[in-house]
Amino acid sequence: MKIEQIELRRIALPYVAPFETSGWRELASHALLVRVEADGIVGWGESPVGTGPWYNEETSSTAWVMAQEHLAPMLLAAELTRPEDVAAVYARVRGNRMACAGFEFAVWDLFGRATGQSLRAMLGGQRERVEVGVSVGVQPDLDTLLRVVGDYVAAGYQRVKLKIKPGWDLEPTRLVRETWPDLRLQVDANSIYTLDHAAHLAKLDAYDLLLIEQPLAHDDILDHAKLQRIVQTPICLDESIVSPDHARWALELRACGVINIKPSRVGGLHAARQIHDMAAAAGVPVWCGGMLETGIGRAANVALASLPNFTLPGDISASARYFARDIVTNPFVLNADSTLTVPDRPGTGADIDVDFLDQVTVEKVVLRGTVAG
Ligand code: NPG
Repeated sequence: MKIEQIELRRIALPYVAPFETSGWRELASHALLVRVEADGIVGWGESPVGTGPWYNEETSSTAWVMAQEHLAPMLLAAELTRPEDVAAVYARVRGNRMACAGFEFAVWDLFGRATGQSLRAMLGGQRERVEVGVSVGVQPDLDTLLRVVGDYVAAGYQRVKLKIKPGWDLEPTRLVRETWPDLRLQVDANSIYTLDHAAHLAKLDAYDLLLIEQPLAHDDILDHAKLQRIVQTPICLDESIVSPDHARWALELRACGVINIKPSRVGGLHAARQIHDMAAAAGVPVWCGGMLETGIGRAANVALASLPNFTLPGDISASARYFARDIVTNPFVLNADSTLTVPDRPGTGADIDVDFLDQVTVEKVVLRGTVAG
């Protein structure tokens, strides 16, 4: 198959509430959207990049330039026989994995729609519903935190992740644990601590947490291995695992007890599945992280999370947790058992709300391949 046309869009889609981590705040989705077309069939993908290089090195602007100058032309020149081929097309690209992933997702969606297969079936997923939780950003004070967590628990979320940072870690975690003794609870530091904080982080062992996510540097593996020998709660790596090789290194060093897999962080679903398989072979559970995606990226995450070793709930909340109105006409809704239903329609199953998408599009370009002959 040859991709004939690629449409790129940058969007600005406000969140229902600002999202604050240990190091930055997000007010709206500034994702890059990729629409690929071949033989009259269309596929969509999302690169969930943010405004600044705070989570990783990529931004909405870097992805926009990379997409136009390199990634779209490379894909338009390629001959694809299966979605896994996209990884080979971009094998020469250093970094920029989120930008690459948007294209890779779009090709999976296109192949699924062309062959009538759901993304879940193509990936080898098994579950019809996937367990999900909600990620709660740093709040202005403890009363607000209890109200926000209480609202999510009342909405049906059975697993909560708290963003932590120095000065906002032990006390919020203790309070939420005491208020909801049976809640599945975990914390995420987004790389704000160092090994000097090891004894402090070990105090989190008292709160029966599922995991402590990415406490140390975004590109570290070795210090996490040292920390895991001091802290009993499983360390979960997120930012540090940007490829299957990074997962292998972390597993060999026993740097973590759990891996967060975000397909966008690792360049796409093919790499994500390789990491899933590798972790399964090592007896390490995985779960699907989130980047506050729109309904396009969310559908890919939900399909991935149906693979068997995704045994912990994902950061894949219902669309309403993020947006007053999503850019798809079939947004995800939370089931009573704290799950989302995995679409079984061809491709991702996402139906694009083109009128609304046009309203939130900031920039759009169309690129075409050179006609043969
Ligand atoms: O529900 O999608 C979600 C948000 C989950 O906490 C979440 N994501 O560090 O994992 C993270 C964090 C994040 C959000 C990172 C936005 C980068 C951008």
